[in-house]
Amino acid sequence: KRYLTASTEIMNEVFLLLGGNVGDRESNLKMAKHAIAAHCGEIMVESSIYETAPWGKKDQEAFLNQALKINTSLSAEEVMKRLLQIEETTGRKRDIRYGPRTIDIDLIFFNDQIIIQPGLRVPHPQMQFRRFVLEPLSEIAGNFIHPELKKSVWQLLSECADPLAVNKFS
Ligand code: PH2
Ligand code: MG
Ligand code: MG
Repeated sequence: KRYLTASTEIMNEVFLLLGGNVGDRESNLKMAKHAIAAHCGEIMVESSIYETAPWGKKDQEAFLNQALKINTSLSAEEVMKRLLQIEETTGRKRDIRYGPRTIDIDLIFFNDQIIIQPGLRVPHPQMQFRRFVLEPLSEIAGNFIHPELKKSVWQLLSECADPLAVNKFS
């Protein structure tokens, strides 16, 4: 029989990607990280911040993107719900598809789980096509195996055909 206490709670390993291209981009990332640490879980590792050319809709400002690893005892559904709340409270307006945003927080991996539900798809279904996801993520999770594609993040990055610029910002 196992006894779970606060110190032996089951921890989920979760990877997130933050992005934004409206307002003070760095301070929006900072706000999002504070809210994530307060409401979703402990931030274990963060990547560098990258400046990235806009993907999907070209006539907009460059984004800042950053990948995070968090530990949480919350479910994927609960994490997703809280991320959406954080996006709202940090001032995100309803979007033009792929358009400008103050802060977007995408759930990339939740352990090695595959989750297909209305409003929740993990791993993020577009991550392998986006250099602005793979480059920051490879810095903190290069060896992590994508549970559907069965390839490491490094492999996905080396095979990614996305030509859009991704450069270290800080
Ligand atoms: N997010 C999008 C659409 N396009 N482009 C970059 N460079 N970075 C993003 O985070 C991003 C994007 C939709 O979520
Ligand atoms: Mg997104
Ligand atoms: Mg999103």
